[in-house]
Amino acid sequence: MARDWRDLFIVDGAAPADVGAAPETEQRRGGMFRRLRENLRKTRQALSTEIQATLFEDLSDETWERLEEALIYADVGAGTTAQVVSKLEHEATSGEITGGEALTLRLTELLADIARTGDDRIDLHPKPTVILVAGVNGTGKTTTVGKLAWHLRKELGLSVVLGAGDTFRAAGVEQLELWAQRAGVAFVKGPPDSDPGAVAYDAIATGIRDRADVVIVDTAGRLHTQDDLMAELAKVRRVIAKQIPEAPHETLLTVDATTGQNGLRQARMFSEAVDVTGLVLTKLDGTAKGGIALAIAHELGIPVKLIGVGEQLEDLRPFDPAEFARALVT
Ligand SMILES: Nc1nc2c(ncn2[C@@H]2O[C@H](COP(=O)(O)OP(=O)(O)OP(=O)(O)O)[C@@H](O)[C@H]2O)c(=O)[nH]1
Ligand SMILES: [Mg+2]
Repeated sequence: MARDWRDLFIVDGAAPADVGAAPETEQRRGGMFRRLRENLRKTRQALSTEIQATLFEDLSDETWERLEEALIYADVGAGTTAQVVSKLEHEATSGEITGGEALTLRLTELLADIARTGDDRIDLHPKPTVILVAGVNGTGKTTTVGKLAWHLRKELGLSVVLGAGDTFRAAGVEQLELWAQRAGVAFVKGPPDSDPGAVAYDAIATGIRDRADVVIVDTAGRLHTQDDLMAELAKVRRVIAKQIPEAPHETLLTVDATTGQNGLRQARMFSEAVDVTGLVLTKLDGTAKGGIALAIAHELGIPVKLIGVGEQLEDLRPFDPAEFARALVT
């Protein structure tokens, strides 16, 4: 279960001492949790009002119906919600758990359990580890690439190369270059209108030559058609594999949390076209429907590895289901 950057990423030994190699202190974690909680305010306010009005009152059929409605409104998803609430109802009516506080705690646990799927860590042993970032336009790919590079360098002291694989839009290349500067990492782009596969190839060649730890490749979110987009992604992957057969080691899919169930449909489509190994749920700060972070892993069978909770460099966090459920509900 990923709690901080050192839990999310599997690395050898310690990072150089001068680049933040100290583990996250309790104090810092407390600060992070408060920030997460604050960023999830919209969802939490809506949910906690309903929890107060249900689990802390006399329990009846209406309790469970209202709780279900509140969770569905928070985008936990109908199927997932039904599963969680019926379990809680069962434990409450059998007398296993009594009292609003204990029921709320149990609800938090059940929600966290739902969100756990597969291996939610990222192995950085391959040198370089190649991470491909895909997703529909505007979901936060480029921003995520930038934030991730910054954290890899700052938290783990790793060297990173960014590849500007979104060659469809000139502005996309410039945007990534700016992130590379902010993060203080290497940047590889092609000539205007170049082939995204060629850019990915160059970025990896640079990573190998310079003995970089991680190469992150950004991709386009919009082409002429959806089929074009999937075909291009598949092609970029093939080109990457020509240099490193196991690569990309990680394919992260960004999903905009504010798009709710539509985001889930998009994610399903991508995961059918390419082998997605992890989800990045972005814009959780701007929605009252943050429950999707808990349901999406369950519904797709793909773990959420990272969450975006704002537009700043530091607003990317490893996803921790327990911490997240707690921040959402209490
Ligand atoms: N509030 C908030 N905004 C975010 C987050 N992640 C990304 N954004 C914003 O969402 C917008 C789109 O982000 P991009 O990173 O450009 O998205 P993209 O997927 O690369 O978009 P295309 O390249 O057009 O496909 C930008 O304005 C970002 O600042 C987040 O976690 N929270
Ligand atoms: Mg982009």
